[in-house]
Amino acid sequence: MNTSTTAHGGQLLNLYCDETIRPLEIGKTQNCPTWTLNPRQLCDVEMLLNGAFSPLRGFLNQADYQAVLSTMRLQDGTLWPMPINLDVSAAFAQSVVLGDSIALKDPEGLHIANLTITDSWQPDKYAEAEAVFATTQPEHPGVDYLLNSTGDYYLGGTLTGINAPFYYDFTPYRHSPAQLRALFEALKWTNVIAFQTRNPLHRAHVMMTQTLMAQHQANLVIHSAVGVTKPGDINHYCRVRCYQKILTHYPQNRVILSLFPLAMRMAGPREAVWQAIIRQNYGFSHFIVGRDHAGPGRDNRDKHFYAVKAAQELVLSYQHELNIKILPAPFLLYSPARTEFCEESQLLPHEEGLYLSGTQLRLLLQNGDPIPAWFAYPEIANELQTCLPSWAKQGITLFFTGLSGSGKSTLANGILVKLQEQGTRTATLLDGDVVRKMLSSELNFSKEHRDLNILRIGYVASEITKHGGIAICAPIAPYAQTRQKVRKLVEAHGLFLEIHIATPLEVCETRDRKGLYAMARAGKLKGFTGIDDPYEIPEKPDLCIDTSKYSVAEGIDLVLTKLKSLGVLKA
Ligand code: PPS
Repeated sequence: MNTSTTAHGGQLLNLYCDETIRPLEIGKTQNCPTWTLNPRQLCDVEMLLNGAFSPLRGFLNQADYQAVLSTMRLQDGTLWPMPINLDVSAAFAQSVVLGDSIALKDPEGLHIANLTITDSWQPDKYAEAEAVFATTQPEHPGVDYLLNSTGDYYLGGTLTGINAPFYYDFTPYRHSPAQLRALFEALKWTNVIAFQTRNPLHRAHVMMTQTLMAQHQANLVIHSAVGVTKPGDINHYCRVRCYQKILTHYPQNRVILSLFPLAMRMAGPREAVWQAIIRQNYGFSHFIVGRDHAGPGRDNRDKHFYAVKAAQELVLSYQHELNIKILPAPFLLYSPARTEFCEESQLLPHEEGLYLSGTQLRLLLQNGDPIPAWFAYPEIANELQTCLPSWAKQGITLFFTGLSGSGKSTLANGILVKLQEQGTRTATLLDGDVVRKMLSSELNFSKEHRDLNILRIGYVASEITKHGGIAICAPIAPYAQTRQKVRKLVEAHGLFLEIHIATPLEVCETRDRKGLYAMARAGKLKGFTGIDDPYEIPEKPDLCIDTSKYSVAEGIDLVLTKLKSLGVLKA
């Protein structure tokens, strides 16, 4: 193992400033603009400051960025496959001058670092998506983040660290590269395998890692990314509890758990190369690369974004430049006949080999079905069943959207009453009119205020969902992007169903219970949805009901049937 040098043979960087110059650095940016780091940026800055991203000394400048996109290398030829930039709004980019130092703070205001800006530019995000992710499909979570959540300008520049980000959770397991290297030395571990994971581990993982430990006479670190991972992943609190439990299934004193704040991009093969370099910086001698390493799931044709083994092949093609040994993970299947795991290639013709994908496991949990004993250790299955209750127990948001007078409130009220009649679930109705009075009384109907109104509803709904309740929302919610934001907020905690009440405008206008359409047509009410303000029709709603074709009772029934088919309500 090489404990003194990094991926590129240089020293492990530490960009934190000395105690003696710390007050000077803090003073330097006191009257300068401050940028508040979002969760991904906070992870990136921490990895830059503690040397996990050595040899980078800050955010890439434009020339390095372009070189990374086209060659997976910095301008000087150093292998570095991932663009690392500080993305900001156009307004912020225009407020700073090259050569300025700005303060980077966490959301609580802790001063994390100063950035001396050397470059500012507007990237071509589609070109970046194509280069990094080999696709521009928004189904790819990395592409989605790039196109929809990334600021329009990038800042490049050098960093000086002031305070390390602060954590309250699982602190004994968090190690910087220097700390992990020191730990390996103290333990006298020379061969150490890094096992990258963002998921709970099961029996096959233990068998696979133990096989590699034996083959390479190495110790093992479950090196888990607990920064930003794929949206919808099991949260790291639950995962870490699972890792703590799995440690008891390994030989004593041979395996440790370590957490690190990687913000994954889900960039498959490119990311695997990046992660190998990072692991070398942490002082590992070996790195396991999976079959679909950092894989983002499936594309819009239900196909994997990256070919099986593409990540392994790409990293192995750079083995000669890396100072860490790449170990392709063998793919194990469970043979019921042998009652043990074996490699796919070792199965006899017609011998059954069992495997459960992450999606299949999710389905079992959603339906409240038992998790097979051959797959998971019972204490881990229990932990998962507690964190991810079945849909019958999980919180849910029913998000009705449609024009004024389309019948949203009527159906939403009907569903509320039906749920109360059943008495098995608690539900709260967040109706458009009521919310406007109780939460958003100061807002008007401009795009900006409508978005704020919907995000407030989304926030309350996500809290209700988090606590296992049913939130029934019935605003107009005319903008697709805002509805999508609400979906993301809620799906972090439970199920989200978008129900489009697709009653045609003419019918809504004929109903005109509040007389608002007449006023809008007469020009007495401006910016009325459907008349002189837009309504973006949901492209893929979970349910679509045109109330001019169904009675209220039938409409309610359609929603209840959907809830039953999902297992949210008893059939
Ligand atoms: S939004 O766009 O989602 O924020 O609108 P929402 O909060 O659901 O609107 C609630 C009710 O406001 C009445 N109203 C208007 N709707 C649309 N456009 C304009 N300009 C407007 N002014 C007042 C309207 O009655 C909405 O209630 P519903 O129940 O949809 O008829």
